[in-house]
Amino acid sequence: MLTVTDEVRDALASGRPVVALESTIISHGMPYPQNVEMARAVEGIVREGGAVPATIAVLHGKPTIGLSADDLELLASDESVLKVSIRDLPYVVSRGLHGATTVASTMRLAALAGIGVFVTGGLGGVHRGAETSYDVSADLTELTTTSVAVVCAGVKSILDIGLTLEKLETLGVPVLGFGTDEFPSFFSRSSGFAAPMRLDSPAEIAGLMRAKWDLGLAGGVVVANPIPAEAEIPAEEIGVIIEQALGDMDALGIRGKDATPYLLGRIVEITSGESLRANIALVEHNARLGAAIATAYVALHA
Ligand code: PSU
Ligand code: MN
Repeated sequence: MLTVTDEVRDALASGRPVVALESTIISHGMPYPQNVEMARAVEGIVREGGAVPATIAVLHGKPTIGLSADDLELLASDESVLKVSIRDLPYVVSRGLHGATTVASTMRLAALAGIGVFVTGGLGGVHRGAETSYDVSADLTELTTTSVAVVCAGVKSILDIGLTLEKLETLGVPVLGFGTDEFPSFFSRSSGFAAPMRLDSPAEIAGLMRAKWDLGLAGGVVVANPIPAEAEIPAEEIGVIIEQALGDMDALGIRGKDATPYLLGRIVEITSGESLRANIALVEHNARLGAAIATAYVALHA
């Protein structure tokens, strides 16, 4: 069922490092043309780090591992591209549609292709008000079963960060602060919540991944990499803006799969693009770390 580029297939077959990249962040996470510029830049950073990038999406109903420049342009600009989480995969595949994959569905397709490291911006999680809306991202349940390390900048406070961390504990998912004792909150290095575990090098993270999977503990590992200090938006500053965006969303009655894309777009509007610059900086930062982790993980098996 998968289309895998020759480059990615060869790298996997010969034990060279490969880093998976998601596509919802391109189609539904950032405006055009910054989204396609980001996608190209991130692939370049993975290459500079000595790994092969594999951006993942569904194109013409085909789950595709490794995309061309034209594919990236289509995902960035075509309005017909659907946001595809796990439950949406059968629909876009059976109908031959284009889909941008979320963390959950990118993880699943990466694992099917044999890729163990995945770089994104932010993880989905437990939404604020989930006690009545039941809105908990399928990213969390996917982490219980699919054995892929997810490098992210934590979760943003459009979510309930405390409940998200509790849920990850219940689900048995290791959450590592990379070089930090505090769990980061995407735009900010701090969140007010401790990182459940801390590791300080890519080799240590690779060692934890191997230990988990050697123990037969299937499922993902969350690597929370704080945004670089120079790109950070302080938590107090972004907190007010997020409250405003959440209020606007409720007033418009937006819910479900449209919630996260709406909030991301609204925050870019309110900050006149400052949040977009921070978002791009943190994804690029994660790509550097992801390439280093993939390289360290492959070295364990050499
Ligand atoms: N958080 C971000 N940017 C994103 C997303 C989350 O900062 O682009 C996207 C990811 O694809 C994530 C998805 O997997 O939103 C979660 O959506 P939902 O809450 O509908 O599961
Ligand atoms: Mn949701």
